[in-house]
Amino acid sequence: MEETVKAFMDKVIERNPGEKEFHQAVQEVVESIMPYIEKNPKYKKAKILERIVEPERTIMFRVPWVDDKGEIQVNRGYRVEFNSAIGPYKGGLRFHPSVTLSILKFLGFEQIFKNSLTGLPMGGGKGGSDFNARGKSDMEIMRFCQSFMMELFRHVGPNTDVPAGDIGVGGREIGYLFGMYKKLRNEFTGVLTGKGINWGGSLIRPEATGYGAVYFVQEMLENKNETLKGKIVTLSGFGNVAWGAALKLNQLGAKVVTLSGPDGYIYDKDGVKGEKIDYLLEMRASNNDRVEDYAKKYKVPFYSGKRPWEVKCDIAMPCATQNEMDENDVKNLIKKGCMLIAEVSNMGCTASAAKLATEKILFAPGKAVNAGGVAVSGLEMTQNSMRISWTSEEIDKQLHHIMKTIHDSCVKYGLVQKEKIDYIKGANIAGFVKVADAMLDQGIV
Ligand code: 2IT
Repeated sequence: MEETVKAFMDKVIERNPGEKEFHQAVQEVVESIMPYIEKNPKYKKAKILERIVEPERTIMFRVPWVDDKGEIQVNRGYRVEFNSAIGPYKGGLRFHPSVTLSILKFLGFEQIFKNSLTGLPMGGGKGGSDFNARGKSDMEIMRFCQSFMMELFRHVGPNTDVPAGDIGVGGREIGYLFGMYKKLRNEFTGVLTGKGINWGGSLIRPEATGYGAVYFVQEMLENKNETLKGKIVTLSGFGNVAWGAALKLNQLGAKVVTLSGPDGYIYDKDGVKGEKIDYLLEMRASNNDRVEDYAKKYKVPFYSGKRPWEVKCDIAMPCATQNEMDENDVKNLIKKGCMLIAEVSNMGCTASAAKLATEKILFAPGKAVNAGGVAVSGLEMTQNSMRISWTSEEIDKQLHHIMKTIHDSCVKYGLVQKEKIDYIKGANIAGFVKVADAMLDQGIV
C-alpha cells in the first residue's frame, strides 16, 4: 500500500512542482483512501484519484488598484474551481500576503471533501489574493475588493461558483465584493455567502465555524462519556473562527485561556468571556493584525513571538492558519495532560503532528471540525433560492444536526478498533465516496 501511495504522490509532485502545501493535503487524503480504492476497483478503473487531484479550472488574474496616496498597486487574484461533481464550486476567498497557488489548491482540495461531508449539494473551490490588509484604510480595502470583483464576476454566479470569506475576508469585504458584482451584472443574487443580514445573509453564519467546531468536540467527548463542563481550552487566532468558538465554549461551561496573533499569544487565566469576546471583533476591524492589544486592555500576560501550545490545557483548538501546530507542540500538549486536539483551521497541524495526536489522544481534522462554516453557507444559499430567512434557532438546530451527522460519518468509516476512531481516515473516506460516486455517474468530464 505504501508503495502505491508513493507512486501516486511522485506523479502529483512532478505535475505540481513546488506546491508543498498542496502535496501535503493530497498525501493525507490519498493515504486514507488508497486501501478503500484497492477494495473498490470501480474507482481505480475510472481513474477517480487521478481526476480528483486536478482542478477543473484555475483562474489567475491581475488586480490593480490605487492606494490613498494615489499610487498604483498590483496584486494577484485567483480562483481554483476544483470539483463540481455534487454542486456549484463553493469555498472561501483568502486575502493574505502568504497566499500562493499552492495554498489555494490545498484549500480547494480540502473543500471538496469538507463540503461533501456536510451532506449539502456543494462542490469544492477556493480563491483569494496576496493582498495585505494590515494598515490599509477602509477605502483602500473597498477599492481592492472592487478591482478583484471586476475580473472575478465573469467566472462566478449562484449556480456556478459561490465564494465566501476566509482569512482576511469578513462581512465588510463580502459587502464590497457583492456591491461590485451586483453593479456589473445588474442582478441581485446569492453569488456570495457571508452577506449582511439585511441583504440576503443568514443568521448564525458569522458564528457557524466556531459553533460547529465546538459541537463536533462535544460529540467526540460524548463518545468517551465526557463533557465540556469545566474544561480548560487553548485557542489560537483571534478572528471570526476563534470568536465563535469562544462564545460557544463559554456557553457550554468551558474556559478559554489563550488567543494568538502573528505577534504572539495572550494568557487570560480568568477566561476569555463576556465583553472580552466582543473585543475580538474590534481588534479585527482595526486592521492591525495583532493580539497584544487584548493584553494591554485587560492587563493579562502577552508572550511575544510564541504560540499558545506551551500552555497546560484539556483541549487545544488551533483556529488560525495551516501548519500552526507541529509534532513537538503535540508532544508538549500531551505531556501536560491534553486529551483532545480539534483542528479548526484548515490543515492546522503538520502531517506528523496529526498522526501523533491520532495515535495518542483524541484528534479530528479541519475538514470535519470546521465544516460548520460552509454548512451554514449552504443554508444561506438555500434561503436565497427560496427568498426566505430562517430564524437563528432553526439554523442553529440544522448546524448542530449536520455536525452530529459528520461525526457519525467519521465513526462509520474511521473506526479502527473497539472505541478507537481515526477521524482523519473517517472524514476522508466519507467525503470521498459521495463525490467519487457522482463522478462515476457523470462520465469522463
Ligand atoms: O474554509 C472554509 O470552509 C471557509 N472558508 C468557508 C467557506 C464557505 O463557503 O463558507
